[in-house]
Amino acid sequence: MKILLAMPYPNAKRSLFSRFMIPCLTLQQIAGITPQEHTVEIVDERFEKINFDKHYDLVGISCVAYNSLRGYEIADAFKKRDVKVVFGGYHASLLPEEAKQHADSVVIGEAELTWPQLLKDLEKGKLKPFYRANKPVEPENIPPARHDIGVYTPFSEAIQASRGCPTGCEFCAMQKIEGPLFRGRPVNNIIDEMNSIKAKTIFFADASLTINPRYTKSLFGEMKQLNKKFECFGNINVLSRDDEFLKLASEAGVNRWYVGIESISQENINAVGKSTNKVEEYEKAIRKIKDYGMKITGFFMFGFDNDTLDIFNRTLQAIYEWELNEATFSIVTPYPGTRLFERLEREGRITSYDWSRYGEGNVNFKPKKMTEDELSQGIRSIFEDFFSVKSMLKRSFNTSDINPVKPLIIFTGNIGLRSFYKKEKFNM
Ligand code: B12
Ligand code: SF4
Repeated sequence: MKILLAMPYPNAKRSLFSRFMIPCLTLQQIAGITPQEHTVEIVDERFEKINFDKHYDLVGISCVAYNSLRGYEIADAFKKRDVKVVFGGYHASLLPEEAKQHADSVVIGEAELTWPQLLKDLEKGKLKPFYRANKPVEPENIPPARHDIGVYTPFSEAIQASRGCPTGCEFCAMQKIEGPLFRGRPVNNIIDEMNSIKAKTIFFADASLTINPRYTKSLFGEMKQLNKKFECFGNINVLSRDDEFLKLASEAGVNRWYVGIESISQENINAVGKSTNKVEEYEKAIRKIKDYGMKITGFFMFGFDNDTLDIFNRTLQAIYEWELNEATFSIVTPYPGTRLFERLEREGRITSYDWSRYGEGNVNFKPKKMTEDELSQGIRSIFEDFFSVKSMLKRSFNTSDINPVKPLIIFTGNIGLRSFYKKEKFNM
């Protein structure tokens, strides 16, 4: 069969900046689990347009909440042309009945065990409406992603070493797909896959590489030989305490940690169940990561139940005090299927079910201790301050690096991020 795998993107502008974006591992992974007798094409709408007039036997669409409406448009257009359509990914897995209205079939959860079966059924004319992953795939049975197809982004490629996160934060959809059980792929398989990647930097699409430090240390030990750079997600508990872990990470070539700091209020952290985070350890983690020569991007969320109006200023002051040079700001978003969504719905606090607003820049619920408008304005003001020319210049030129070009690179990167977030997330 001729199969198209697509990742929707609403209002894609396909600017030059898109070449700096992280490519879509999801589509390459589904291609990797597709038996070789089929031909697979990948279109990530951030980079390329879909050709609706080309012949395909099957179109597979992957989406999260925020791009699901565009996904339904694509599905409807192909169905009009009598092409079979299948949905998968976070949004379709969490709301399968909704996705089914636009598709012939929906794959719920991980696809390694169900997608090959779906293809066989389709060839026999016996496609079922739903395919549910009834058990987690064994990590040794996760094949490498197809890094040979899709648009080549020279700066970064993605890989996944493990599945599963045991923490289970109230707002996070991760466990709904990957489950709570940590499953690390055999280290050799990962190194082999890394060897097939041309880009100099590899981004780990794992929930967190600090869940099982022993496993990750052995992976870091093997990554050293590759002479590449790596970026990964990790949690405060390990990053603030485990020097051996940080040393091995740095020696392996890890140059950036993405860390879900989420909130500077321990009350908020406890309420959402992010047991990896102790507010008093944030600064230590940030300084330690930097001491080992790596960068850290902190992720912050606003609109938690204990957030009062002063949270924006207090967070900004903390960020400047800790000398955290990179940060992203999001509005708490109740993704369908999460415990947060269920609770807010029970409490009658969800204000919008328009999924195109679920990109973390809009308020879709009634906050507890401020108005919707105050939350929306507050996050925009912290964003404006952190990405003001003054702040950007300060953190760009406040580097101990003797290379004179470095500050300019950091400054240009900040300008790029600022315009990206302004347009794509906050509609400013
Ligand atoms: C890398 C990443 C990004 C990258 C790249 C995104 C991309 N387009 O690939 C960037 C930084 C750009 C990004 C941006 C955003 N992201 Co993001 N991202 C991730 C992350 C960390 C990894 C995704 C990944 O590659 N996974 C590995 C693949 C192999 O797993 P998978 O996608 O689950 O696919 C498997 C199954 O789900 C299934 N499957 C998936 N799709 C399909 C389709 C078909 C047809 C079939 C058969 C099967 C199938 O098969 C795969 C193999 O089992 C995930 C968390 C995670 N670890 O998954 C968050 C995550 C997907 N992102 C999320 C969000 C919210 C966003 C943003 C809205 C955040 C923001 N405000 O900027 C934007 C949205 C942009 C967009 N249009 O996608 C949420 C989604 C929540 C939701 N329910 O909607 C997640 C789950 C993070 C979280 N914990 O909340 N993201
Ligand atoms: S630790 Fe991270 S990946 Fe795990 S449940 Fe919490 S937010 Fe999701």
